[in-house]
Amino acid sequence: MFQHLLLPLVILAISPIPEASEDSVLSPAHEELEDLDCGHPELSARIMGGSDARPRSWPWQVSLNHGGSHICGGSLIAPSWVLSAAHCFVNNGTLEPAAEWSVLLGVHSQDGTLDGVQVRAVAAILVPDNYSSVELGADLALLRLASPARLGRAVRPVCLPRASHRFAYGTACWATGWGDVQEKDPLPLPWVLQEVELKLLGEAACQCLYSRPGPFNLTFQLLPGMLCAGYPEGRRDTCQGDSGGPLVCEEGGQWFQAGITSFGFGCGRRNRPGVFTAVAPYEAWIREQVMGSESEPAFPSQSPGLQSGSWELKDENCTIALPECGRAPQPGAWPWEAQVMVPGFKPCHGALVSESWVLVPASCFLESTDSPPHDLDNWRVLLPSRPRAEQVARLVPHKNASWDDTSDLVLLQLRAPVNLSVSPRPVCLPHPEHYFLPGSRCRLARWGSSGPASGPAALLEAELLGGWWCHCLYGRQGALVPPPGHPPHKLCPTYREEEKEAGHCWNESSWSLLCQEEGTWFLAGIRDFSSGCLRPRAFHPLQTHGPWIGHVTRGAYLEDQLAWDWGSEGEETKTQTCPPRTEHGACGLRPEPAPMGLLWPWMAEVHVAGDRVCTGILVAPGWVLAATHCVLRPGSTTVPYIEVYLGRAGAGPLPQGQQVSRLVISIRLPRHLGLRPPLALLELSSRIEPSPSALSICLHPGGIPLGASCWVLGWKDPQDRVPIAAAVSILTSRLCHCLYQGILTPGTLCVLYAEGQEDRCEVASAPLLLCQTQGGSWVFVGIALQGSRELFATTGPEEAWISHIVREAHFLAPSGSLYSPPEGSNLCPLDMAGASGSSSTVLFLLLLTPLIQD
Ligand code: 4AZ
Repeated sequence: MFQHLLLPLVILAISPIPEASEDSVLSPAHEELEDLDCGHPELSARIMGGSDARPRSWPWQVSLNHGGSHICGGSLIAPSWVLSAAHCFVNNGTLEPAAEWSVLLGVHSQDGTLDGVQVRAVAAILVPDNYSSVELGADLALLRLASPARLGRAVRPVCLPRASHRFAYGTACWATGWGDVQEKDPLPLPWVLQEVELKLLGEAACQCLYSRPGPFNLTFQLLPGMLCAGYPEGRRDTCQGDSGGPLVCEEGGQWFQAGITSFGFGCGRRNRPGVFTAVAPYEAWIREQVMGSESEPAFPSQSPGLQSGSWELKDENCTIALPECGRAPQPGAWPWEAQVMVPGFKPCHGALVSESWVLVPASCFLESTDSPPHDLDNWRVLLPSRPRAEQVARLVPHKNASWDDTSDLVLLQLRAPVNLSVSPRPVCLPHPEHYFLPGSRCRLARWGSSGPASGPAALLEAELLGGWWCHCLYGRQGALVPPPGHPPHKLCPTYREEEKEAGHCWNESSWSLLCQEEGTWFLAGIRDFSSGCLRPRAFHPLQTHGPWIGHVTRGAYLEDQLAWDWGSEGEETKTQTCPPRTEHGACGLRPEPAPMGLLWPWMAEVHVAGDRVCTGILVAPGWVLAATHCVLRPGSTTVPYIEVYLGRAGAGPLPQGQQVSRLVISIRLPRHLGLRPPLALLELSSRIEPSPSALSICLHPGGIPLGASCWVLGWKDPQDRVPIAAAVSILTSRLCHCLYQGILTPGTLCVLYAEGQEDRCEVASAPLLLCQTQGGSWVFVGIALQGSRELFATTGPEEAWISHIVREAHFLAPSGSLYSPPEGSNLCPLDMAGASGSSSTVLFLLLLTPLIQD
């Protein structure tokens, strides 16, 4: 939780101030005295992790408004001068007109009742010539007010340090402002000025913290004229909207402005302190700008004793703060595992996210009614290593909890915060831009109301799929694949252990997905939507809810990304789209060739009675299509013992965990008027959930999609079964008919191999004919007729039969077709039947065909 801030020492050192009304004006004589005076608030004492300031404790703080809204902070340094940050006024290299700005002085709360507040127009904005962008320094600006401020109890200038002024490292200074209370979380009403105590960090320490690898290869060089203040562990910081405001340090009863809030990486992040423009180095520039004006800022000299201080200390040791969340003694023993017990409801599993807050699915308590039970007295939360159950003080549901599956969340506040240690310890939560790298190691953890516990289930190790696969398999149709740095629509694990679905049903309980980075566990995803008894495959990313959780809890452990080894996944940054999908989801996806990667995820090995192996193709999660002659012996009436393997059709040996096998429990054949139909559907003992190693192919209702390129896919040798693809063209139906007169059944299609590719595939195992559409989907077209390389039995004529038996068969919407079944024409150019098999003859005929067709 955020530390409760103490009032600054100056409270004890206030000089007696005459009682006056809020907006009282000091007498001219007084004013003259006050002109020289600086850095003396009448009273002393979020920003992030801060607290409400007391009225008049920071009387130099001003609010800079543009178009009626607070944009930046600033500090009054003389009656007519305000110091702020250049980046507040420079937009795309252009300085905004002074006339568009106004300065509010003496503001405590910006809630609309601006009693005693002075408003001034801006006569001029001055920015150093060498200012270009915040990271390059010189981020300061001077604003000349159109008329001087009236100094009083609530409006007084701060002292400026001379160039020789040294602020000691480790000094506790204060930043103030009306900025966000955390990233993308504006200060709530009534917008009371926030203050936060920040420690000055030495140059070496700051550079060391910022040199730690960070998101998107952020590199940052601390330059002369910048200073850092904050804490390695983060949490207390300035944030958006505080820019231009002062960082002040007290010395001998006087407040000096050491810095101007400039920038930082995010707000309150670990190892990312706030960066400020150091004011002292700009003494000369400031003096030059204000010279000759009727009021000039005060640059009191530093007490001699203070100047040497610890400023000279070199080689500060830089201690990188480690996350205080997400450490587990061993996977499965989750120290954040929380179980919520509510009378009348099943126990509900959730996660401890801070010392006082537990995150659980709202659906645990929404089963019977639309609103959760509100009598929290009997609610109990069990946490690991706690002797007694915790009581619940408050329940905060996500605003979309009852209708949006992805926001099925409530936060429960414990009556008393728990002591965080090895156990219990909160889980880390991701920021919205977190990019869990493909291949990240993940595990499942219980989530929500669950059935009987299954120990090893929680230990199941998984790897995260790349964004393209996950999005194209489960994401939103038509949307671009979100690039790294944008919240994904889904997170998909693939499991490392071999599938052993039988005997355990995964749907009995729901799961959350924990992913590890550098030994730290993040709650990455929640609630699978697995179907049947299969393992959960896709999770809703939690990262989009980080700001809500942070906003409610003000202390949840939102952690910066810890792993940035992009490796070969750099290409993921490209904008990518997904191939078209059918109403049953994605089909025909194929990964880019990779040395160990899978090439043909729909290609099945069909093992018949232990002695024959044919190709087959996965057409739906529980169905494989194969050549009838492979699976049924002529004359045999018994159904042989058939096994199907998927996830093996790769370039090299594949990890066991990616292979899937199923028994065939029935063989279905279409009716073919006494003829033996060429295609058989094999029903599998259980479904095969889509994954990059086993995925259904797309089907086409007739012929070949226009513009598709086609391949015959088979094995060079049925023994080692390495897949081989041969490029082919599809002959027109008339040419095919003419070439193979008399032997064609309806739906048969002929191919012409590219030069030299004729005998790439071995014939006996029944190669497959596939085409890739212009949209990128792979479509299954046919299976080789027994003993043939050129003739293929197509699925087109069997569409009705296939879709009747296999509800989830992926038939793409019909598109223009190059091939259409032979229609009547018996006219063949020559007697071509004898020419079959000779590709040069066929080529010659092909060239001839258009002429003859006319
Ligand atoms: C800003 O955007 C900003 N945490 C100001 C300060 C910091 C970050 C951002 C430092 O104005």
